[in-house]
Parts: sequence; structure tokens; C-alpha cells
Amino acid sequence: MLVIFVLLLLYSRNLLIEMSVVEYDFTVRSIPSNPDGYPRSVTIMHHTNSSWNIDRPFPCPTIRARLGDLVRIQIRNLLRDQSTSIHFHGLHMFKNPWSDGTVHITQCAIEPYENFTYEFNITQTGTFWYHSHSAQQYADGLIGPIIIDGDPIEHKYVYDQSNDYVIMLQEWYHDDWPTIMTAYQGPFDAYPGFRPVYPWPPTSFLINGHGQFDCRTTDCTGNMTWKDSCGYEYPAQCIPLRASFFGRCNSTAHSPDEFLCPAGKQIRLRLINAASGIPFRFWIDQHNLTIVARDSLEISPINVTHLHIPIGQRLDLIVHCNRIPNFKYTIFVASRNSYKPPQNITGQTPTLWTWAYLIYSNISTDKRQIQSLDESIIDSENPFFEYEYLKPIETRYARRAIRRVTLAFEVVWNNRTRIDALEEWAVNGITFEPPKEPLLHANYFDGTLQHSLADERIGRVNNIHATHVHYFEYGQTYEILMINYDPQLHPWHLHGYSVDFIAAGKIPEFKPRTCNRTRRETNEDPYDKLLPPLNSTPVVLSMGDSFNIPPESYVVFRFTANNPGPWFLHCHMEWHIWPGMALVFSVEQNGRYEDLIHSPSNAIPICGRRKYRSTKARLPSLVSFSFK
Ligand SMILES: [Cu+2]
Repeated sequence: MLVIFVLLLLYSRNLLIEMSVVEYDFTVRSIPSNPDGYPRSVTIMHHTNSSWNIDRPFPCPTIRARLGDLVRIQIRNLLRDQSTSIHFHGLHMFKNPWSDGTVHITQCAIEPYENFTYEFNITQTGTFWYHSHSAQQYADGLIGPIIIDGDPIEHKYVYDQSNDYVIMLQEWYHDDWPTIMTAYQGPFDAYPGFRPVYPWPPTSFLINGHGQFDCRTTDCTGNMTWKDSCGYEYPAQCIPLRASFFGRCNSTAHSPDEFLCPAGKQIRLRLINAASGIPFRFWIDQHNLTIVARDSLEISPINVTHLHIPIGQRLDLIVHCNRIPNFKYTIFVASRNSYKPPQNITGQTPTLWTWAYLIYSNISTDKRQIQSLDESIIDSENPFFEYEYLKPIETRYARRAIRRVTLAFEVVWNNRTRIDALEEWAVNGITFEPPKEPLLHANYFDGTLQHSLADERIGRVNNIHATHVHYFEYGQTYEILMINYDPQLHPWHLHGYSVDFIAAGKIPEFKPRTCNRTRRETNEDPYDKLLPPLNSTPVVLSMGDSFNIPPESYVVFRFTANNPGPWFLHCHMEWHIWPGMALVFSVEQNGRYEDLIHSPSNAIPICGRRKYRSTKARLPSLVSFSFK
């Protein structure tokens, strides 16, 4: 990292802020590694001027800056056969969608052997993360933490810098994601007898890129199918597949991580769920957790014995080191099915878990306290945890909304038709298709998205395929009602914003599914009775950018459209985006972004239809990136 202290002094709210330019130069490549002991190819990013960490190639390097800094990140793509892009999850890129890093939406993919530079001002503090936003690439390893120093937690809670830990959680597979997606989305009877394979279950869980896989498990003939709620049976992934192409599996390749908790002190844990399909449970034997921030925003502190964390979310925790110091205490990371980690529950969602240790000194005895929580005293199944418990630090009221947008989503299975893939997802009946060029380019250069939208086509299961966009007028406040008709939870993420959640609950008057997969029509009447009027200012339950929508439930949020540009709203289960569980919020003024956002660098690559048009792209006239 290169920090240039240019000592730019800016006047901001009458305060002098010292602004630095923080520069990174990263290279993306694939290497062999064995995160859980099973060797395979992984996709990583490392400092260009130094080699990668052989033992722990990911999480990739931490990006660290302060409020007001200008961050410049050059990405060199040395992957031989994949394009890439980097999304800075939770950073709003205020009036600067050029650096949001979402392929198809805000930029062209960074092709093999090409470079791209992200440049943005830091306008928020706290815990964030970055990941590839190109295909399912981040699930192959391209993830890393972002820490913006100077947040309120630093000032309010006492802990040493050396006891400020990032804990990134992932689930892990033994095949790479291009292969997994081909199996999942491959057509029925691609060859006689082929059935699409659901990307479940994962083989292991990783804490900061390390896990332990039991290499003795070699039998692949067991009960590797699962049934959906309509009784259809699907092949599941076989664990552990086969001998690795890359060499021997070694269960003890990595010993569990240890986190030092000095007796009598406090530590900070920055918990980040960087999984591609798993909501995690997290707890530490014998220790209470104080949640102090959610999605980088300080919350009213709450003490819990355990917590749920959906994909994409960040929870900052303070832990008191106040137990008997000569024990090791287990840090548990489990799937959401059970708090009884050693027990394997067979069936659709087998319980997986992994662990690390909390130690009080580097000479802690090896006597371990292993004791799972007493399920009788914890609310282990509350799916509305984040809406009930993660409250803003001060009482906050949502702004009046001018309009409600309802987004109802469901799976539209294809197993009946046995044509194409296993499943497609639809939001309001629309299965998302990428546009013909990045939406940001279309609007900025031509003033309209229309010609960039994918050609609509009729789906096979009462759905249509289209580039699903909702339009919002700059400066206005809107209410979004999201309805999950599916019997599983989905973790959603909105780019560009933190939103105010004002309601969440089970779907009123819910009718069980009929299994014939006709599209559900949403009746808004029950919601009109249930929800506060649009012109009211209800109390905000929680704020964030990454949120869980529980099974057969609804979640309502309000947001003020003050950040112009095309912002992706999508399920963060990686295998749900591609089959269509996504849409775009386009925040514009009179249909345009141009006068509201910063100018792009004159070097932004163009792609898609623009590349082949006879008239040249209208390139910006400014020679350098400017901040208005
Ligand atoms: Cu999903």
C-alpha cells in the first residue's frame, strides 16, 4: 500500500480534515491452494509487488483507509480465462457509481491481461469487505476485508489495536464455481441420464480462509439427494468427490486459528459473512457477545450468547475476556440448522460447523472447554433477529415516502418441464438478464437505458426474462416492500445505500404452495392494513445494506434516493443471481445521471453494443477524474 500524505486540507462542516491518497496495486490470479486440506485451484488477489501468502492466500489483502481519504486501486487481471471486477461491499460510492465494481451494471468486465483503476472518496467508517462481482468468482476465493478507521466504536469501547480482529466466514466447495454452475444450470439429459446438481451441501466452512476437511470421508455412494417441499428429489453434490487433481488431501494442513483475548481486557471482532450460500451462526463458548455495529453502522449495544449473520452482513462485536484464563474456548461457526455442532443431521441441510479458539495467553493450556449452548435458554430460531435486536444507536424515524414499490420473489422451477436448468428465479415475474452494455454507460453517454436493456423473452415457467429496472427520482423517498414466497430465507444486498427497515413479518394470509408453480399474484390489501401509511414517519427498526428476508415473510424499508446511478439489488446467494434473482434501482433526475454524478476517468473501457456501434462512444472530455 502506498499512502501519499498530500496534506490536502478540506473544509468540511467547519472541521479541517487531513486527506491522504491511499494507493493499492493488486493482481488477480489463480493458484493451487488447500484451504480446508483438500487441494484445488483458487482465485485470489495479492499486492502486485509482493508474492501471495502461500499458507493463507485469502482473505486477500486488507484495504485500510480513513474518512475523507481518496483511495486509488489498480487491478491487474492475470487470470487466463476469466474476466473480473471488484465490488466494495457496503461502500456507497456516493455520486461515483463508476467505482461500484458491478459487471453489467456499472462497468465492463476487466478482461484477462487488462487493468482497471477504481478511485473513490471515503465517506463512511467501519467494517466493509470487497469481493469479485463477476460471475460466482468470489466463491472461489476473491474476498477481502475493508476497514475504514475512525468509527464511533473505536472511541466508545476500550480495546487494544492488537486485539482488533477480522473474522471472515465462508463455506467451501471442492470444485470451482464454473464447474458447479454448469452442473446446477446444465440442461436435463445433457447426456442420457444427466440431472442438474444442486450446489449443496458445501464441503466445509472456513474462518479467515482456513478450515478442516475430514479426508477419510471417501464414500460417495450415500444419500446424496435432497427433496424440495413438493417432493421432487434432486442430486446433491457428493462429498468428498474424488482424489484431488492437485495432490493429497491433508486433514491437518491447517490448525484452527487462535485469537488472543488478554485476561481482564476487551477485544473487537469484525465478523463478516463472505459466504456464497450460507447464513451462519456464531458463538463463543462461555462468552457473551456484545453486538455494537451492523453493516458498518453503530447500533445500540446488545448482549447475546449467539447470533445469526446473513451473507454480506457485517457485525462488530466486543467480547470481554473475563473467564478462567487457563482454558481454550471454542469459537463456533455453524450452519443455521443447529447449535449442536458435533451432531450431523442428515437431510436437505446437514449441519456443518467449524471452529477456532479464544485463548487468554500464548501459553494457554490445551484444556478445552467444549460445551454447546443450552438450547433451552436461547432463541435459536428467531428469523427476525436483525429487525428485533439490531437497533440504531439513537431513535430514528423514517422519512415520508411518495410511493411504495412491491417486489415479490419466488422460484420458478423448471423440473416439471425438464428443459434447461434446474431452476429460475423471478422478481415480480421477471428473471433478470444482464443488459447489452453497462447501464451506467448507457445512461451517462446516451441519456437513456432503453437501448441497453436485454431483449425481453418469454420464459418457460410463466416468467419473462428481462433487464429488470425500477426508476426512482433523485431526492425523493420511497418505500420498498419485499415479499419472499419461498420456503427458504434469502440474503439481499442493495448497492449504493444503507436503508431504514420499518417492518418485517410473516406474509399475511399466506396460502401454502400448490406445487404447480403458477406465478403468485400479490394482493396488497393486507399490507395496506398492516403497514404504516406512506406519509407517516415510523420508527426505524434497523439500518443496513445486507439483510435477511426470512422464509414466507416480508420486509419493508424506506430509502431516500440521494445517490444517483444504477444500483444492483440482488440475493447474495451466488447461485441465485445468475438464474435471475436480481434487479436494478436506477436513481435519476429527468431520466439522467449525468449532471448528478462525478465524471468518469477518460480511460474507462467500453464493451457490449457500444463497442460495435458505427458512431464512436461519446467519451468524456475531462482528462482526469474529477470530484464535484
Ligand atoms: Cu437467494
